Amino acid sequence: MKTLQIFLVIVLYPLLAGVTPVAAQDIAALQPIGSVVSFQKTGNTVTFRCQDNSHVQLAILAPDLIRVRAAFTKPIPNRDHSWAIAKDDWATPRWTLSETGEAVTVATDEVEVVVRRSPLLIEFRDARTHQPINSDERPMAYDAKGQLAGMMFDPKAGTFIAVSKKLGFDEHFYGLGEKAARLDKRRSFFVNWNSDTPGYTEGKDPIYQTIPFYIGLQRGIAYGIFFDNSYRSYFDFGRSSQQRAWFGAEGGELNYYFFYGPSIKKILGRYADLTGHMPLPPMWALGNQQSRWSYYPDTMVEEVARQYRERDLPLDVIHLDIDYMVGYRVFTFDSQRFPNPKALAERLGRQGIKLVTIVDPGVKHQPRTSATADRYFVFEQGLEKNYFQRRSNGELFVPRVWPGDSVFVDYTLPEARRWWGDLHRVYVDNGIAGIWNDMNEPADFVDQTGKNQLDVVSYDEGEKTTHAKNRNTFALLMSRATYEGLERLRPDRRPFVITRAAYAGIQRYATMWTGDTNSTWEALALNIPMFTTIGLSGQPFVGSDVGGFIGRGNGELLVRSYQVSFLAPFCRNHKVIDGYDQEPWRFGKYYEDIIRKYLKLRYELLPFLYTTLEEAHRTGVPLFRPLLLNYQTDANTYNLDDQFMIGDDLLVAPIMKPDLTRRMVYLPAGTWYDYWTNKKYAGGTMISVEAPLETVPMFVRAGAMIPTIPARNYVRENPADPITFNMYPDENGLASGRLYEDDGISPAYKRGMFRRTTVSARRQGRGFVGSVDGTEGQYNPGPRKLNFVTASPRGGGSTPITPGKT
Ligand code: MIG
Repeated sequence: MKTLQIFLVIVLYPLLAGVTPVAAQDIAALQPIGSVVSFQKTGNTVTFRCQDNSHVQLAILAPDLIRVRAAFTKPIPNRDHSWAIAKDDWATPRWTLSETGEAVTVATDEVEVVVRRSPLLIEFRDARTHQPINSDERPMAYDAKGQLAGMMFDPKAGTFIAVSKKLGFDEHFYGLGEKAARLDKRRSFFVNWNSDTPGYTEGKDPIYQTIPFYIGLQRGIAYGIFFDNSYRSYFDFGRSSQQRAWFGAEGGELNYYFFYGPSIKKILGRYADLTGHMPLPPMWALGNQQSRWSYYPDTMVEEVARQYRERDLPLDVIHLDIDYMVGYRVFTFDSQRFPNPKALAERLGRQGIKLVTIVDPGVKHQPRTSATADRYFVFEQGLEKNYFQRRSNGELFVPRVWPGDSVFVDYTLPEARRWWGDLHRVYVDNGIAGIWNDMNEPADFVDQTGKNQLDVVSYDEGEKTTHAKNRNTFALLMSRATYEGLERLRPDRRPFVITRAAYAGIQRYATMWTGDTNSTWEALALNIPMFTTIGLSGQPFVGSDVGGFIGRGNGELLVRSYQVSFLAPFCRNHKVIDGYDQEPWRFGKYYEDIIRKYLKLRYELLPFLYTTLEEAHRTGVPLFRPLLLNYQTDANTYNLDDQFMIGDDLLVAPIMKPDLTRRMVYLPAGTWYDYWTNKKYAGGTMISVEAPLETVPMFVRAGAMIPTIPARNYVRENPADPITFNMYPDENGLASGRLYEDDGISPAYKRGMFRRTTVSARRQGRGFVGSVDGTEGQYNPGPRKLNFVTASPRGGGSTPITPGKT
């Protein structure tokens, strides 16, 4: 037994640890960029020439946005292309340049960039206070002698490059997209390399997505850095050194954007300007969704719908996983299992339920044979047009995925993206409402790490480039092809695309879910830090398989999972092929009744959720928020990740452990109303509340007005229902709120076809009166009544036991 244990440790440890990661001391060994020799100012850029003939370029894009490019021992390349960037036509803001013998300073109204000449060190300061915000700890560096090649995942990827920043004593780090980690990333180390990681647990890294954007926060002042480099990249937030936080990549350009806040919300707005604002999905995407690997045949799908309706459980979408196809061939329907998908979609449609189908990137490798019955048009067309990825020797790249031997499309080819998008006609014509892109890391059963793909070449805008560069953008381009295809096929409808993998900019094309989680309490506890982190990384529309994906769940876990996800943008129960059935009723009526309560509440809150979602679209500020986003100067929130807020007004503190019916809740400064009892609390402290299984502790910020509708069973049911503003007046007897409305389905909102209504309430006598203060936009919502009510106890809520610190 003992020997076996030792054996396992010896054998497994290196596997778990992986390749020794590049560490801080390795970064210090890199060749620093040379000192400044001269500089030149043109338009909105300043280009520095260095002693070693390296070049550094600052581009002043906005008062709070500066781009830094460096090219080691060569000029800044002319080609400047990134799939992540949505905007490159910035109106040059007012800026000045000054120099001393020591440094060159570029200043906008908000940020000052001091470039020290020797050694070349960049420091960003607040232009008003001249306080340093973020400073190079050592010059930007590159692996001139190939010293790190042995530590690189792909030694041939390119030259390792790195940027090293001084680590603040109390600096916190947020963002970096989808990471199986807690909210505050201080003292952690991460790698970006899109990977299929079923059953991941906290600490597993990398997982599916790459969003090389993070936010640093110190003394309440925030900045952001977007390292726009799609190669395998590394971020060390003070893990291996107390002196520095560094980031680097195995190749590509040293190219990063510096955002100055000081508010995180402002940074997120700028990041959205740069990499794209999330378009509004159709409103039904906020509806409850149900999935399973896999529902088939069609009668099974209808049975699920019937159960939902019969049990009075709200539902808007059912997902079809991989078994709807003919032998996993994308763009086909198995005619035994789904003889008439269109009729199915219509029957479900009459009950207010939509269908979403999964579409994987793997196209079955099926060369044409003499047997005409056995032909696969997708493979044949793609092959004929030469759209499939090839290895550097010209051979087709043949990964093994669900259809067996397969091929992948080179989505860097514009014609291939167009072709792929147009193929979705078969779904659109059959009434399929949205597309779910899975396996787009891209996963390959032959080798999950990507090693087997390293010599795959992509066209990449005419400049043939490597897998090392293109892996992390594969999903972005696949989702883009899908989104743009749906837009062309159905111009009067907003596309709904879900993706598993991603690169920065993905929010322009797809929503996301957090992949193959476990049905465990540990996995549930990761939901909140992951949702909030993804939101802080520019992707507002997030969600996770409700109940967890892998393993056997139970009623308690499922209920607590709904109490986290019932307010997440993407609320979908999904389950692996061999797990326990997990639909809301599967563990008995006791649990089903509680789940119903939360699903109904989600639908009651739809006007609030949709209003907050539109804000995310417009401002880049996500709806599912860590408290620190709303209370940036309150250090109590900096690593608080077992509670969250929706918008500015709702605070939720779920239970994420078994057998637990009470917890501490942090209420930030201000006054708070218990959502269930209406009891008022003074914030700025922890309170202890009871949370029996039927109750998720939930609080409303005093001063808020929350718009609600009567519960319904799908988003478009009873559109003429009155909208009620629930008033939660503050100490001065005042409250205010917003309501956003549009047709919920078409892109007309982009042309001003929306209505934004602002409302307020004030004390009058012993009650409160509410009023509509103004409206904006050209959309006419039709006749619907606006009610104002003073929020009243809803009963069954959390009973406070010991207010104050316990
Ligand atoms: O290799 O399509 O994350 O949601 O059910 C597994 C089958 C492939 C992984 C997805 C999961 C989906 C499953 N897929």
